[in-house]
Amino acid sequence: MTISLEADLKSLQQAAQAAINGCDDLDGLDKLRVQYLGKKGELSLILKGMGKLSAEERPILGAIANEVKEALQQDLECRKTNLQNAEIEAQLAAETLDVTMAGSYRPQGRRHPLNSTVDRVLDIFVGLGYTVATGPQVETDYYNFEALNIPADHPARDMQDTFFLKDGRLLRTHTSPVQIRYMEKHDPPIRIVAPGRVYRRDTVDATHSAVFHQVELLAIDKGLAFTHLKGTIQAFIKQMFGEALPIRFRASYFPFTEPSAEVDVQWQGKWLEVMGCGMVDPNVMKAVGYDPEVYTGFAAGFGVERFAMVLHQIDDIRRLYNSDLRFLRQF
Ligand code: 2NL
Repeated sequence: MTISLEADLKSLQQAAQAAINGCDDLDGLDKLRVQYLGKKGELSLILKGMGKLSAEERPILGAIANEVKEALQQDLECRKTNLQNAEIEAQLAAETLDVTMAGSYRPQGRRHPLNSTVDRVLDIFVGLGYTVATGPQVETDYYNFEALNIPADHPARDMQDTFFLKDGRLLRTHTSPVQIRYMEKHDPPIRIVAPGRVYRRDTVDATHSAVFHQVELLAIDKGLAFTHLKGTIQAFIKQMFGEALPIRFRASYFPFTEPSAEVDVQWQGKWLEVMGCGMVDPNVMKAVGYDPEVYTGFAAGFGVERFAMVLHQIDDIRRLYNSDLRFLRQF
C-alpha cells in the first residue's frame, strides 16, 4: 500500500514538473497549480487514499507528500518568476522610446494685456489694504449721475455722452456707481477699488473707444486729507512704473470731488496725464447717508487702456480689442 501510494506521488511529481517546465504563460501556470495542488487537485486525490494506511505508514507517507508538495510549489514559483521576467523583457524590447523625435505643438494661452494691466493695478491696491468691488454695467440715472452730485441740468451730463436704454436706464459711464452702491451697504471706514467696463458715445479713433475699462478707488474715514490721497497715488505710480517718477497735481474739476485734481507723471521725458482725483464732495457723502462733518474721503479714477498703452508702447487703442494674435502674442 505504502509502496503504491509513494509511487503515485513520485509519478505525480514528475508529470507536474514536466507540465510546469513546458508551460509558457502565467495563466496556464496558475491552472497547473490548481490542477495539482488545489483543494480538489491530484495531490489531494492521492492523499485521500492515506486513510487506508496503518498508523506506522501514515507519517512516513505524509512526509513524502509534503516534500512533493513543497517541491512543486517551488517549481511553480520559479517558473512564475522566469515567465514574469520574460514578459518584462518582451515589453522593454517592444516599447522603445525615441527621445530624439520632434515634439507636438501645444498652444499656450495667456492673459490679455488689458487684463494683466487690471490685475497689476488691483494687486497694488490690495497690497495697500483695499477691497475689490464690482457692480452692474447697466445702471440707473440715480447711481450713475444723481448720487454723484451730477443733477439733471448739470453741464457734466453733456460732457458725458451716454448710451441710454429704451427703459430709461443707461450703460454706466464710469465705475463710480459701484462705489455708491458699496457705501449704501457699508459703514466707514472704507477702502475699495472698483474695476470694470464703462461706455461713452465717443467717436472711435487711436485713443478713444466707446467701450473701455476704468479703475476707481475710494477711501472714506475720519481725518482723511489731500495728503493721504497724494501719498496713495505716489505709492501706486511707483509700483506701477517700477520706479518713483516725478508727479504733479494740477487743479481740475469733477462734480463728485472738491477739491479736484489731474495727476501728471513724468515718463521718458514727457508729462503724461494719467488720472483724475479729489476729496469726495460732501453732497456725495450725504447721498449715501454719511455725515460729511464726521467723515472725509478721497477718490481717483483712471482708464486702464491708457496705462496698458503707456507701459507697453501701444500706439492705437483698437489693437487692444481686435484680437489679432500677431499683436497679442507679444505679451
Ligand atoms: C477720471 C477721473 C475720478 C472719481 C473719479 C469718485 C467716486 C465717488 C466719489 C467721488 Cl463714489 N469720486 N470718483 C473721483 C475723481 C476722479 O475719475 O479722469 N477718470 C477717468
